Amino acid sequence: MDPDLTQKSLSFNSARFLISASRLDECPTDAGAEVAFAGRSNAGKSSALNTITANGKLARTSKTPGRTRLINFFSLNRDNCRLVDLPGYGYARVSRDMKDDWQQHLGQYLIERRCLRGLVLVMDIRHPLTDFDQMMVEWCEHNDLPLMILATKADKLKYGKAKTSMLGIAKALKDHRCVQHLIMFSATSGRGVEECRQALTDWLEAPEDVDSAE
Ligand SMILES: Nc1nc2c(ncn2[C@@H]2O[C@H](COP(=O)(O)OP(=O)(O)OP(=O)(O)O)[C@@H](O)[C@H]2O)c(=O)[nH]1
Ligand SMILES: [Mg+2]
Repeated sequence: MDPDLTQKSLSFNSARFLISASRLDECPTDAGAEVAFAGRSNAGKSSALNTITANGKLARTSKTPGRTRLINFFSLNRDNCRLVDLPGYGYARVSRDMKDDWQQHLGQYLIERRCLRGLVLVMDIRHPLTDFDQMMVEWCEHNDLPLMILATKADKLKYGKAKTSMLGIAKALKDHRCVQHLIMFSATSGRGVEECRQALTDWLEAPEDVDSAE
């Protein structure tokens, strides 16, 4: 094994913008380990990434849904370790077209990206498990892709209501083996950020599954 990989501990505030891609062939070489953030437009994906990396300027956030239209790659301080900000689904009135577009481009990324270790599904804790979210969960379940759910914007709810929403999500997903982590999160208050970093580290540092890598 590369000695660098064993010596350097993963640090999220080392994250740097690497490249934007609109198609699979523009993505960085498919090697190493990658975790991608998906979710409805405006759910808080880019904000979550910024909080996790302690860098408010890393991923662009916006009140206008649909800010992130490309697949944005961020490198970490370890050979070929990356975080990926995916475009959101469901902005604008052309949601049907968007859905088709999303499925075409990002579907291809999800299906073909071999270095993808897991998916972080970001959902607004006040509006969890939209149709899109459920489609993503089913997709991960079907394709054996580990899933982490961040129920974000928890700062917008009183704790009791936030907890009720979490219990509802847990109940709805109890039969889904792909769901490895369900985390109450807030990019604003930092709630859940350490738990999320730990889970990401476990995914990114796990040895490659030799059997599934032909
Ligand atoms: N109060 C609060 N607001 C948040 C939180 N996370 C995100 N927001 C706000 O929600 C809006 C959307 O956040 P983004 O991070 O840009 O959302 P996104 O999922 O990346 O959106 P797209 O790029 O359009 O797909 C912004 O106005 C953020 O400031 C949070 O945890 N708490
Ligand atoms: Mg974004």
